[in-house]
Amino acid sequence: MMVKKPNSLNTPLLLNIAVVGHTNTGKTSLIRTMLRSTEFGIIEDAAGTTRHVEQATISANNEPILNLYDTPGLEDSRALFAQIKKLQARSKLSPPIQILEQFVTDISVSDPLEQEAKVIRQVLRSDILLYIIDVREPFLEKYRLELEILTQSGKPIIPVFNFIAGHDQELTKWRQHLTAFHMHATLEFDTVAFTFDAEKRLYQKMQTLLESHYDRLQKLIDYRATLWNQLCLSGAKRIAELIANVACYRESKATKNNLIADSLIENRLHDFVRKAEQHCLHDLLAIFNFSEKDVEIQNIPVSNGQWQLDIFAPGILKTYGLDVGSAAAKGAAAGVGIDLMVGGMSLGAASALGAIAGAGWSTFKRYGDEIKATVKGTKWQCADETTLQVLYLRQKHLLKKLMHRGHAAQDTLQVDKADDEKLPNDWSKLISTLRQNPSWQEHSATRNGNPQYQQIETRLIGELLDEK
Ligand SMILES: Nc1nc2c(ncn2[C@@H]2O[C@H](COP(=O)(O)OP(=O)(O)O)[C@@H](O)[C@H]2O)c(=O)[nH]1
Ligand SMILES: [Mg+2]
Repeated sequence: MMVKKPNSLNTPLLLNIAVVGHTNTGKTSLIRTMLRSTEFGIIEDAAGTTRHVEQATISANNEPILNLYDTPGLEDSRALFAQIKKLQARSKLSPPIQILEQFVTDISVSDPLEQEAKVIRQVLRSDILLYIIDVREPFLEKYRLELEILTQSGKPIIPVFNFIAGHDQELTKWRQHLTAFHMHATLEFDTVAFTFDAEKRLYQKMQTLLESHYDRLQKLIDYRATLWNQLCLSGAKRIAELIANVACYRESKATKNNLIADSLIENRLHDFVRKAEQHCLHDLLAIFNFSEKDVEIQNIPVSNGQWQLDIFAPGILKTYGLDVGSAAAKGAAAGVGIDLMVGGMSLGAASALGAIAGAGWSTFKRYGDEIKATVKGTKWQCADETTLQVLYLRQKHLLKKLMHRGHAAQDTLQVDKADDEKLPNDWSKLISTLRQNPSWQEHSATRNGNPQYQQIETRLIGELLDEK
């Protein structure tokens, strides 16, 4: 005969986690960061912003795994402790947990300890407690009493150190005090400066303390890891897309000096670059679940320098099938190479025709428009090197900040400089290849399937996610 186990697989047990601690230690902040959402609860410097127990569920692949309970702060731990001692004195033989149960049953609505009772009630209903500590505070009597009360529940407790940045000494002291409560499995989790690693370690700590939830927590860890990698990859991909979008942008332009026409083209280019970046910013924020108000960004300083697309630039010669060794390439580049690079279109139609002669019909067919345009005297206006560099470096900087920003952060993210970000060492090559392929500006099956494009995209993504 089949014996049906209690808690069969169809009714999976959700892990209930109570987030407890003194007021303003960052309980609500921790939950926001764990949920990756700025929407949960209210965060404020003022005491007592969280007055009721609030719940949030974390799932893996739509399967709920755990409930987080945000609790009001334990404001008057002294009075609470005294009350519990009083109950204990009355019924000496009751186990400690029963005293707590009795305390929450007895409490009346208007009792001054009503808020504390809400916390204890949630503690008793939970499988594990996250005890949030503001390490900047010394280990005061009130914290010792809080811990006495919480340990009385018999629930496993993970102390979580918050506000750790720049407080190493205080952190060491807290660790020492906690050992007196047999609490060694502590965690450093800065809710404002996020790392995925800390999130993972939090779940791993729960695994060691709650063997029966091990597999489901592992499922969650794996799911969150995949999700996190996807987020970062999507972010980097989006930036690569922006770089392609702008680097491939070009406008044809008459050679005849026409200041008005030129400045209109220049304006259009600036406009295009600004919009492209703004669009990318919007997408990056959405990917990491932040809102526009989280970021302050200056208008992109599009430089005054212009970059003239020169079909005689060395890299371009090669894609035109003109090896440096070939006669036509020599004819075009030798002696005037510098002039071509610095002075733009000084060589003119004659060399273009020379190049065509060396390149052959197939090259002409492929690049015919550009060559013909050159012959006719048209040039292209493209985003200049500096603009592209600024675009790249700034998004790289932004991506890194978003990857390390907890959803509890209240300050505005400044993205106006990125001095310590580096360009890929083959940057110029990547950009010049993109420029030579204006059809890669928008994504298309042809572009995305092109091995050369894929290589550039992979390079850019690799560099963007490289945190060294
Ligand atoms: N710098 C810093 N501020 C934090 C951190 N965690 C929370 N805060 C701030 O501390 C204050 C109280 O946070 P809150 O989450 O409301 O605390 P709760 O009362 O325990 O829920 C808010 O101003 C938060 O922005 C942290 O890790 N670093
Ligand atoms: Mg709160």
